[in-house]
Amino acid sequence: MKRMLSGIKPSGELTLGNYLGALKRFVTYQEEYDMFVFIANLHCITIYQDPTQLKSYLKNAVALYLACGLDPDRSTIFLQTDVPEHAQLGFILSCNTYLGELNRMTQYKDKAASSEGALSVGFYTYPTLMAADILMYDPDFVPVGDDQKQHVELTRDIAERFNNRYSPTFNIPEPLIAKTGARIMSLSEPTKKMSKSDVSDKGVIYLLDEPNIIRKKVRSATTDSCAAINFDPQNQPGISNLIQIVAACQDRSIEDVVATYKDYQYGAFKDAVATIIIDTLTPIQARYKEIINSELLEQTLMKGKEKAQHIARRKLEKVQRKIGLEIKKK
Ligand code: ATP
Ligand code: LTN
Repeated sequence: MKRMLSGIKPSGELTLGNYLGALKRFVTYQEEYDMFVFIANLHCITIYQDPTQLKSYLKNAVALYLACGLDPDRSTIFLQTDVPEHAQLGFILSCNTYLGELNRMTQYKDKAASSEGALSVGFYTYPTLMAADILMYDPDFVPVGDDQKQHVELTRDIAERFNNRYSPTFNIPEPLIAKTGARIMSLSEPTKKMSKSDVSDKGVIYLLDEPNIIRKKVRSATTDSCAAINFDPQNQPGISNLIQIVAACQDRSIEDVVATYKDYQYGAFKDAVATIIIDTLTPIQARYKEIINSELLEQTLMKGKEKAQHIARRKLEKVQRKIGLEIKKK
């Protein structure tokens, strides 16, 4: 069975973008793959988080993973800090990465341009920790949104360098980017990705938003004056985003969705989109309420930690031995 691994950084409440671009796909993948999914809580603190709030985001994220259909009997679900080997391998990999490579990372460049020197060193070295998260488990595939593709490509370069410098140690993983749902945009600023850390929540649908809030946000989504339902992200980003949301929620092609709604007025189309989102999220919210205060969360994480750490310990030992860090004879 091929292995797949991905992580989510719950630095806010999870959004429809996280669901359509990541979680929904993980649920399907667990049928076919040995799936590893973890909560990247160390990645969260690369930007300061209020401790009480962070704790609640982490708990909600685990509950939502399960509510969306990830199955702890099938997938390995764990918290990054429950396996401290990640941080240690992260440091080792940072010693096999060049400054020039990190300087080229788009996510870093974008943040550096906008945050006036207040960026942490952890944010800068974030991709090397992500490389450790991945290479630790030798996955064949890493499903991510297109904003993370560059980090997976860097991971491949680091793995190849390490394998050449020492000897074959890491499998070279492939990024896996979905066609629909790969980039859900903000409803209010449809040229920007829908992000959980957006300052304004007008353009963001959270997985736990009440139906009336969802309808309100979709109704006030930014559109255009073309008065036509076309998939044209360049000239009609708002409408194209709504089409993409429907396609991803209902597993349909863009063409199919456009054919269904081509004669709709914008108001009626938005209402239909809101209903589809509500129908998608209602069962998830019901399941979330059942499990948020149950033992299942802790049980899931304990089971995940045990399985992940068993693999991580052996991998880290192997890496340290190859580099010459171990003194004892093996
Ligand atoms: P942040 O605002 O903290 O950057 P984010 O909401 O952009 O967070 P991440 O934690 O970076 O989300 O991403 C988790 C997963 O969800 C990744 O696989 C990512 O590519 C995917 N994802 C995030 N936002 C979207 C989106 N708008 N459309 C599709 N996929 C998304
Ligand atoms: N950087 C990712 C979260 C993340 C991740 C990973 C994804 C951390 N480690 C390993 C895939 C594999 C993000 O911001 N979405």
